[in-house]
Amino acid sequence: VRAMSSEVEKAQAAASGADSGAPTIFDKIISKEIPAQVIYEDDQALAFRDISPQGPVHFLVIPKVRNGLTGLSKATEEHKPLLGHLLYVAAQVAKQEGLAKGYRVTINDGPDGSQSVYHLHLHIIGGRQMTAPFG
Ligand code: D5M
Repeated sequence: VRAMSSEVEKAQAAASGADSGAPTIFDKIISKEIPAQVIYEDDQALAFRDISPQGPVHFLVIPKVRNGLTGLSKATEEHKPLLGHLLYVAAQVAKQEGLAKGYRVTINDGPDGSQSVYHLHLHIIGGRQMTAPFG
């Protein structure tokens, strides 16, 4: 319960400056200013291991150019091809990571979604049985 409330506090705090369009830690990962375990990269997308893994495999897929996509709720018509690409990359990298038995894909959006980094990202978590969904 304590961990949960601190997670919620963090998300609420992040949300207060969230849609300022200010750079996030993910921009520094894209520019290689800070290190990350990158497992896939192409012209539009980057996949890297989550710093706080929630399973044996946990990686994030992000667009390299945020282009207004602080979160999924900011998606517009122009983002549709990019959104499709990110999902496709998630599936390809999941395969590359050996997740033949399945995995979960999650996007947290906004304060109620406990989003903490305001640069769109897909979480791909696998290598264990998922239970108690959507807690
Ligand atoms: O989750 C944001 C996710 O981003 C959370 O699972 C931790 C991860 N994170 C934060 N900083 C880093 C760095 N530097 N490397 C790798 N992963 C990181 P959300 O709640 O969906 O906004």
